[in-house]
Parts: sequence; C-alpha cells; structure tokens
Amino acid sequence: MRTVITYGTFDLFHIGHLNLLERLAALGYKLIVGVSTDEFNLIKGKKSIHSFEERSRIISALSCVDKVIPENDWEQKFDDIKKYGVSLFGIGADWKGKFDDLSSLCEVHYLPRTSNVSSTEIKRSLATMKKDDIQNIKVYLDALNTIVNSLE
Ligand code: C2G
Repeated sequence: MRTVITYGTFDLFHIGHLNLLERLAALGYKLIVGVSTDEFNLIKGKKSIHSFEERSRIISALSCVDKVIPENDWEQKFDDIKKYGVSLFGIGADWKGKFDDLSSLCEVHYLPRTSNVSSTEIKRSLATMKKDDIQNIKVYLDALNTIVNSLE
C-alpha cells in the first residue's frame, strides 16, 4: 500500500503535469501532491498566473491525486515523508540528483519530462500573441484612420 509524494507549482496545468502525476499514481496506492504556495514560488523565483488556491483546486480535482498539501519550503519533504508514511518520492527528471538525500527515507524516482510543453513556454506564447494582436489592431486602426481622413 505504497504512498507516493511529489511537489510542484503546477501553474497553467498542462499535459506534462498530468503525465507526471498519472505515472506517479501508477507507482503506488496513494498519491500526495505538495503544491507550491505563492510565497514559496517567490523563493523559487516563479510568478504563477494562477493563485495557490486555484492551482490546488485543479490538482485536487484529478482522480489520480488523493491528497494535496501546501509546499511552503524546500525542507518540508523530510517531515512530510515521515508524517505520511511515504514509500516513494517522485519528480520530473529536470530535478535529477537534486533530491537524492531523500533516499535515506524512501525510494527516489526521477521521471522523464514531457517534451515540448511547459508553463513558461505557454506564458511566452500568450505574451507573443498579445503583442501580435495589439500590432494587428494598430494596423487596422491606421487603415481606418486613413479612410476617415480621405472622406473629409
Ligand atoms: N513536468 C514534466 N514535464 C513538463 C513540465 C513539468 O514532467 N513538460 C514536471 C516537473 O518535472 C515537475 C512537475 O511536472 O515534476 C511540476 O512542474 P513545475 O510546476 O514546474 O514544478 P517545479 O517548479 O519543478 O517545482 O520542491 C520541488 C519543486 O516544488 C518542483
């Protein structure tokens, strides 16, 4: 009856997040997810689009997730693993090696990331689209202005 735990920001929830959580859920009986609080995100150097409450609600709604806890700092993993009787800590391979110290308490798995998708990339695309849209509106207004001026 293995309990599995992972942690993350999970902003702009996407298929990379879902793949990871479903793979982790398949490794155990129960999956606990530590969602980074907005305050901890700042420590991680991240600014989320969605608030901690929104990100937690989305993760809680997933059928493969059994429990959501706040992730407030880097250090809580040790206590969480003991508190919840965790047998396996898992996280994406972008963290490979960073949490090996947890292997004194439980198994540590680094799972392959899903390629070509990330919250950062989604934000960048949204920003680009917004810029392109503003540029298109400007071209349209300039054309309209020319027509109006020609009527005077
Ligand atoms: N992930 C993935 N594939 C992607 C994007 C993300 O497998 N294309 C995984 C990450 O490796 C991580 C999880 O999804 O395991 C959540 O990713 P983030 O929200 O970016 O979380 P992160 O900032 O890595 O926070 O203490 C651990 C940190 O809180 C991890």
